[in-house]
Amino acid sequence: MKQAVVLMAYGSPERLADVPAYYADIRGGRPIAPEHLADLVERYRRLGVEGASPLNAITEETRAALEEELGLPVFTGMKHWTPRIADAADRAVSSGAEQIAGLVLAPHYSALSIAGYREQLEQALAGRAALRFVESWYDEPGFVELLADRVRGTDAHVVFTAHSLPERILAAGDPYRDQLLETSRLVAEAAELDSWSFSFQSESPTGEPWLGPDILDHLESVQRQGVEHVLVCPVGFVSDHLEIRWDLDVEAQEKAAELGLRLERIEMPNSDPAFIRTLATILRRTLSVPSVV
Ligand code: FEC
Repeated sequence: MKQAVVLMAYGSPERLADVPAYYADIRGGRPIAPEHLADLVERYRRLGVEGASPLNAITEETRAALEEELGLPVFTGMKHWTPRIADAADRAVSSGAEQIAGLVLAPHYSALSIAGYREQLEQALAGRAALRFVESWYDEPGFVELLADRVRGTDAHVVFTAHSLPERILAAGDPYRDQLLETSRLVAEAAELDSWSFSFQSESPTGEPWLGPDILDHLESVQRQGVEHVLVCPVGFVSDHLEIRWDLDVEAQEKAAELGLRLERIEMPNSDPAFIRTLATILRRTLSVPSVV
């Protein structure tokens, strides 16, 4: 059976002029306050998105490396920008693939994140190929080991972070927070860390409560507890993008400076060969599952 991979990521605007349409896509038709749009454009301007979007460039590097590692065609599809997940599905079907593995470059499942990727891919395929969708890979040994290697031996207090989501996911029994805490625990155990904690980041101004604590408040509490040096390990993301280069490298860094804390963060997995091998392991396992007709 001919196989292919659809590799999915969040997507990022290529130019400042794309930001309003990109934000509208994220909001899914719900209204956008002009001051929130202006603030987002400014963050992308300071990120230097006109030159190159780090997320889009890294996703392409990952795609190319994975294709070589697997010896299978790999097509990129973005949830909120181009190339769309539907375009990737069409290209995979046109390549003759009868079986497609869908993998999101985000390790933890939530109905508010991964389910949306799955829905877009399923709708686009419309039964034209058999789909093997990877729901989550938060405890994949290669991923845990890669992060453990980046924090092992530090004398800093390690703060694991991930994108926050509206608090209402908990009442709905969503596994997101538990999976994040489990990745953090596994990494801390593998790296034999003495001192670590977890916080959320990148909350959006949607007017409802989001999961906390937020990293900015959390830095205040760890500082009050006597911590002087923090190493941030963003377990919920795998590449450099706005949420890393702005929310952590600018906002959290400014907060740390105010508090007199030394703050560093790990290098993201990006297209590190060890990370590509881990993704390939997940995909080989997924594609080797016998088809149920
Ligand atoms: O570098 C880039 O251009 C893209 C960076 C980026 C990543 C990312 C990942 C996740 N998000 C998740 C959930 C939400 C929810 C909302 C939301 C809003 C935004 C906005 C931008 C944005 N997100 Fe994002 N997210 C990235 C960027 N995200 C920009 C809109 C402006 C703002 O709030 O700053 C709220 C939607 C709403 O308004 O209703 C919810 C989750 C992830 C991690 C999983 C994944 O990568 O899919 C969860 C990267």
